[in-house]
Amino acid sequence: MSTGKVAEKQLKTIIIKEEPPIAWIILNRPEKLNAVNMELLDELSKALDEVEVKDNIKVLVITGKGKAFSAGADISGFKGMKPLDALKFSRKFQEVNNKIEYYTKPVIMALNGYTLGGGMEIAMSGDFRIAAESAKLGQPEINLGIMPGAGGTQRMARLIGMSRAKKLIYTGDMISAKEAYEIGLVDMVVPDDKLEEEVRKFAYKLAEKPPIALLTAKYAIQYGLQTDIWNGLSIEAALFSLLFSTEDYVEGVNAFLEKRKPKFKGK
Ligand code: CO8
Repeated sequence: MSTGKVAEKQLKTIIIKEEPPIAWIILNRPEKLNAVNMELLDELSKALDEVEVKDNIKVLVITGKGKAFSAGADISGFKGMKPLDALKFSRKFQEVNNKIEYYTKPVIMALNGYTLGGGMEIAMSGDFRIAAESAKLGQPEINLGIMPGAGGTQRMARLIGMSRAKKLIYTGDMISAKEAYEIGLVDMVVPDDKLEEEVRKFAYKLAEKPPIALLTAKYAIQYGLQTDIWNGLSIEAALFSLLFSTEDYVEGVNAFLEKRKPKFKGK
């Protein structure tokens, strides 16, 4: 399905690789286990904006270079940090994660290694998490005398339930990819040397689906979960009916009736 055209752009802390119909954002501070500093947050935020407007990119994958997805916020920046600076950092980090959560394309997190603290918080903002067998996950902030501050207390409890989230956040323990799978923190565990292949396979599968219907399904689920079922059902009905104004719905129904594979255009 790939067009074969790959464009790679290296910034200071990330790499953007466009390989239509998918794009990769690779966190790239491997010598610091891709620890997240302000520069990385800025570059990640801009890269997200840049990829978002590209119609030929249907799915975004975020991963890390080296032995970590990300070992969290850059702890070296915490020394001497004042509460107001921490608030600003937390809000900025939350904004980037919110941007990922409400991204208009599906976002797959390819967890290639340590996925800790702020790294775990980035990972939980995506639609899916596919972990390499050797990945280690957790929220170790408690061991630094702090707590998750980039959405972790909220997203983890919603994703895996309150007591499981409390257990990970209170103990700071790292868990294996297999344990993470068992509690629903990751969606798939694959052998380390198959991570890229499996992620690409899943991304291509999503890339063939009608993009607007994927987006409305995502928003119905996410906005719906934040409200009561009656409002959630109204959101669903409104978004469902909107799809009947798309060319892709005409194509999907015609293809079924003509017994052929649909070709969706995102229109
Ligand atoms: N920040 C800065 N540097 C880091 C980080 C980090 N989070 N993690 C690793 N590094 C650095 C190490 O200091 C080391 O650098 P150097 O070679 O210059 O000494 C290099 O990366 C390699 O790391 P290690 O030598 O420690 O590698 P190991 O394989 O021995 O250990 C671990 C790997 C277990 C992952 C270990 O590095 C570790 O425990 N890292 C810290 C994990 C952690 O505590 N993460 C949570 C950070 S706090 C956070 O994420 C808060 C998020 C909310 C922020 C929003 C509001 C402020």
